[in-house]
Formats: sequence, C-alpha cells, structure tokens
Amino acid sequence: MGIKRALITGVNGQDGSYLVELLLGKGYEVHGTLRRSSVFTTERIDHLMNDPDINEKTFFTYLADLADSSSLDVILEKVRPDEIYNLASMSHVRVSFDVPVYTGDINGLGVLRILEGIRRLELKDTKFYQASSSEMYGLTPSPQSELSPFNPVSPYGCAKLYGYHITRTYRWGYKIFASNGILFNHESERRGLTFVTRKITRAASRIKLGLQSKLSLGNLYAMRDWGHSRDYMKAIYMILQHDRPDDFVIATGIYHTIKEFLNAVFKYLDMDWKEFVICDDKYRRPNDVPALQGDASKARKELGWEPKIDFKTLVKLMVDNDMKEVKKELLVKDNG
Ligand code: G4F
Repeated sequence: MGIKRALITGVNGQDGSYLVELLLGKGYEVHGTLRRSSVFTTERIDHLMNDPDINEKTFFTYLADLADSSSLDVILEKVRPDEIYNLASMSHVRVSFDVPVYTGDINGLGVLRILEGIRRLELKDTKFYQASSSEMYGLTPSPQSELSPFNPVSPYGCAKLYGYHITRTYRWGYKIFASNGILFNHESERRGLTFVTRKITRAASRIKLGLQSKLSLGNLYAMRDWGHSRDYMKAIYMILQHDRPDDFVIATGIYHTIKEFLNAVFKYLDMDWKEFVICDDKYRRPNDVPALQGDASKARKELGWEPKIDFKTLVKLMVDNDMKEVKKELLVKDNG
C-alpha cells in the first residue's frame, strides 16, 4: 500500500496543528487548507512549514474557503485524499450571534460543499470526518451521549447540527465513509485567546507579571467538560480508522464551572481570582448552554480511546505556557 494522503481543512487552527503533527508522525502526506487573510495566521504550523525535511515532501498548504466550492473542488481533484478531516469553521459561539448567516454558510453549507465534491468526483475510497460539536446539545440535560437529543440555542449550534445531519445523510444515501466526532470543549497551549480558558490563563499570567490589573468575563456559572486538543485529535484519527463510519462523543466525562477554572488557574499562581475578575454583559450571549458533560463510553469501548490529560494537568500546561509567553513579551518591551 502507498503513502496515505490526508486533507485537513482549517489546518492552521488549534486542532489542525495537532492533527498535522499526528499524521506526519504516522507517515501521511498531509494537505491543508487555509483561509486567505491580510495578516499572518500560520503561527501554529510555522514550525512544520519552515522545516525543509517535512515541508518539501509531505506537507502542502493551499488557500481555500468553505464558502467557495470551486476552491475546494480543485484541491479534492488534485489530491484525491484517502482521508478528509473537516476542521474549518467559524468556531466562536458568541460571535455566531453577530454573524449568523455567515456562520450558517460556513459551518452548515460548507460541510455540504465538501460532501458534494466527494460525490461528484466519485471519490469512492475517500473517508470523511466532520467536526461536530457538543454545542449541538444546547439545553439537553447532562450527561450527553450519542443517544441524547439535540437542542441547540446558538446560530453556531444550529449550523453544526446541519453539518452533522448532512454527513449522516451522505453516509446512508451515497455510501460514503462519513463520520461525525461530537467533540466536547478541548483546549491547549495553542487555544485562541478569545475562548474562556485561554483568556483566563493569559490574563492571570499578565496580572501575575504586572502587565494587567483586571479581567472582564461574562457568565461564570456555565459548566464545561474540558479536555486537551492533542488527546481529541487522536480520537478523530481513530474514528476514521474504525471498520465502519459512525458517530462518536469525545469527552472526559468531568465538568467544571468557569469559576472552578478561574480558581484552579489563580490558585496555581498563588492569587485569588475574586480580587481581579469583573463581570461585563458584553461577554454574555443571548442564550448560553448551561452544562456540557460528555459520556464517551462508546468511543472508549469501540475505539479504545482514553483521554490522557486531566483538568489539573490542562490548567498547568496552559498557565506554564502563558507565563513563558508573557515573560517573552516583557523582555521585548524592556529591550525596546
Ligand atoms: O470558551 P467558550 O467561548 O467556548 P464554548 O462557547 O463552549 O464553545 C467552544 O466549545 C464548543 C464545544 O462545545 C465548540 F464547538 C466551539 O467551537 C468552542 O470551541 O465559552 C465557554 C463558556 C460559555 O458558557 C461562555 O458564556 O464560558 C463562558 N464565558 C464567560 N465569560 C466566556 C466568557 N466565554 C468567552 N469566550 N469569553 C468570556 O469572556
């Protein structure tokens, strides 16, 4: 059997960057799409793009957009991938209330555009992974499993639910190996700075080092099941290696409130979060999902997947990384 080819949409995101590392480590040729932007957005994959041993032989990037079928079709036809991981999306739930139509186009119809490409080009051996989300459960009481009903309450959740269903529809209708991973929140040292975990670890580090005095947040009572992105990328790889296409919840099974996350971070840095945090309605959403806690028994049983990084380790990894980055920022400032 020849070298396997994977196509990852949104390769420069948190998840994309860990998935490329995993697939290159397994000997894959990896092709990744990026959206055009007027600023640099490749910092998470620069170490791979600038490595001549990797870049010239096994890692290729392209500009493409889930809003533009033609940009996707050209790549699909050229690469004819064995596996497609659709990770590209408008990933911020609160922002989806500001740009609901765009969110529907990218997170919903964008999935259909790839599936249609697979169907029209008759890529019969191509497997497809759709990044579905626990946000689709919305108001459904926790714990949530593959059998729980979906009750989304955000434009993001509604669009992701369309992506989930169209993936199943193409699996059944056209016999495409198309699977959904329903991933609960997953964070890391590479998490975007506007998601609540990274916003907290970055701000606490800046407060500790005297660069910031306050941290403004929204709803502190929501509960989330937080795992590490690296663990979750192993799971999605396993989903496409399974003997049949199917849908899997990926989660740790343990949830915490935002207050508990704040407490863990500030305590690790010997501070009390109550002295620094202020609540600002600007960060509240018209609807918020109150409690997400995943039941990943099916993935454990059928795929043999287990998360390795627990809540305490996740907090430590993120804070240690932000302390290092903020210290670098301070050095540049002092030398400037
Ligand atoms: O970190 P968040 O923005 O993540 P959210 O909305 O749960 O979405 C993440 O997980 C989903 C999986 O369930 C993914 F599909 C999605 O792409 C994304 O990765 O917010 C977490 C919680 C929310 O309840 C929010 O209201 O934190 C609360 N929160 C409180 N203050 C805040 C803030 N969230 C953000 N982003 N910023 C705040 O200042």
